[in-house]
Amino acid sequence: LYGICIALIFSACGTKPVNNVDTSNQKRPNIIYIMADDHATQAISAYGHPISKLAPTPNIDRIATDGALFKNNFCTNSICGPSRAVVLTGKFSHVNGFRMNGDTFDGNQQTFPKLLQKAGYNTAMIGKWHLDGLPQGFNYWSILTDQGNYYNPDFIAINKNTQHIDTTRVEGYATDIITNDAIKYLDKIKNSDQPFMLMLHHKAPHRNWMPALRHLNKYDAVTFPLPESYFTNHEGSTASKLQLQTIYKDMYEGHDLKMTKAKGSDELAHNPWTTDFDRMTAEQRSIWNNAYREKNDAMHDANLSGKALAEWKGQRYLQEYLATIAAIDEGVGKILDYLEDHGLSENTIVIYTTDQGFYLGEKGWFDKRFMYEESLSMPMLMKYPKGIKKGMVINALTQNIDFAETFLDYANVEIPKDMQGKSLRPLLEQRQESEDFRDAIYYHYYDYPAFHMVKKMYGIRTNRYKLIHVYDDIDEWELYDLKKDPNELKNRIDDAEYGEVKSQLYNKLKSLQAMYQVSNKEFETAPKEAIDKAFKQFE
Ligand code: SGN
Ligand code: CA
Repeated sequence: LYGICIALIFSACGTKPVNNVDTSNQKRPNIIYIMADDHATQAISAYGHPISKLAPTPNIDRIATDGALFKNNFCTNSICGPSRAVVLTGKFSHVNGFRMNGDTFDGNQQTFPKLLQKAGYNTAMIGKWHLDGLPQGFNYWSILTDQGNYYNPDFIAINKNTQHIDTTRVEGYATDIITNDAIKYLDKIKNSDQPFMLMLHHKAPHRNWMPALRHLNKYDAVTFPLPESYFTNHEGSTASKLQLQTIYKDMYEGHDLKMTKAKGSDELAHNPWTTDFDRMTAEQRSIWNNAYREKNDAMHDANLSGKALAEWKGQRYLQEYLATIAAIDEGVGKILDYLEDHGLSENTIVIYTTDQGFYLGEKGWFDKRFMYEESLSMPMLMKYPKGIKKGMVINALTQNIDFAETFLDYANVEIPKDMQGKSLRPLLEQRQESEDFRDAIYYHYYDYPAFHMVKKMYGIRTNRYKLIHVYDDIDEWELYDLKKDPNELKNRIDDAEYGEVKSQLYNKLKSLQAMYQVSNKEFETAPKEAIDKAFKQFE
């Protein structure tokens, strides 16, 4: 009876068997790391945002239902290449050396795929890489050139016959091609004794948001809620006033919004980079044009201007962006089904995340870069039936800096001392409370002057507050009370009521900078002429 009681207690609390998993006598877990590009938390229905309720992601949500949903996961630098470099190295941008797109990633440095490979994992990388140089530490890789294209994209890979590195155009839709290549890899590795680690990196839903042909009209009949702050005038933030990423001012009508020049014409309005559309086959283009003609003609008939046009642009943007996500969700479904159908599900960790968050009209914006919630947040869902209880919600302040250590931890590989994050495993095994995991996260964005002209900034975010220092050609501090002002529209930096909070946050910021070894060299400013030139170029 005593034994039965103990067994019941253990199975009722549900945590013990998980905590006691002994990986020494069994195959180490496989890892599938799925990372989209620019997929906003607001567009994943597991997070419950009103927009996502109208464009649900049932397959991505399965990961959270079967595992854990991270509610407070953030990037350290909200831009593509830098986020990828942080994930690979487990180190901040100032330590891994890749601060902004266009920098050169030192591929010879330590990365978690290399460490897993050395420890006996078979490793693969498929899709968007976007780090200067070729992948290292992978048994198989096939990467998109640069940003990649939605239709008939070019892939760089090692030619099996010649062993040369070749670039090949693959006909089809990028999201589907990447998913199918991943399935092909799984098919090859599924019966091997070796555990595997697959990085599956989508190009979607990056600008210019081109949906799959089967989804071109998916949300035509849906009216999405535009955020309350869509027409804000950015009081209290000079950097917000001076950015160039406002939907109704900076989007290209043809390239981004797929608007045509005139009623009855299929010719795109402003479309500075013709290659995205020119590379489509005649058949693809004709399906595309047929799908857009009626809605574009209706738009010309409506003859909108001013606020109504700005709102129409917001709607069209959301329809395009969310329709582009539909193929990702289907692809995630295919991967999860494959694991289930082949008995791989139990022992495979599956992660869904993206390189950074994105604006879906909040503050009037698209793109990312700022330290406000929408672009600082990174969705993160993770399942591992053997080791993570179903339906967990993690509220701890976590970051992409933690991913490398988490994977090494689950793979029973020693975590190098120079990595700067923390394994998330204790949280997932309920060995650590969310509250004592981390009390503040550190952020630093450097890419100025550049596309969208978002100024350099660094800062910290705690559970309740955010302190940001915007620098370079301005020197401005911003302080937000996320509890009272979740949309971050009221800068409290000069508010006497927040004097004490301000000095606590400042001290915390300094201590994080010391802990992460941020030197003064990190705050260099750009020459004035370069900034003036960039404003002219991007305006
Ligand atoms: C492109 C986009 C920008 C985007 C950057 C960086 N323009 O230049 O809007 O901010 O990439 O994105 S586009 O019309 O050419 O797509 S990132 O995800 O690679 O960092
Ligand atoms: Ca990105």
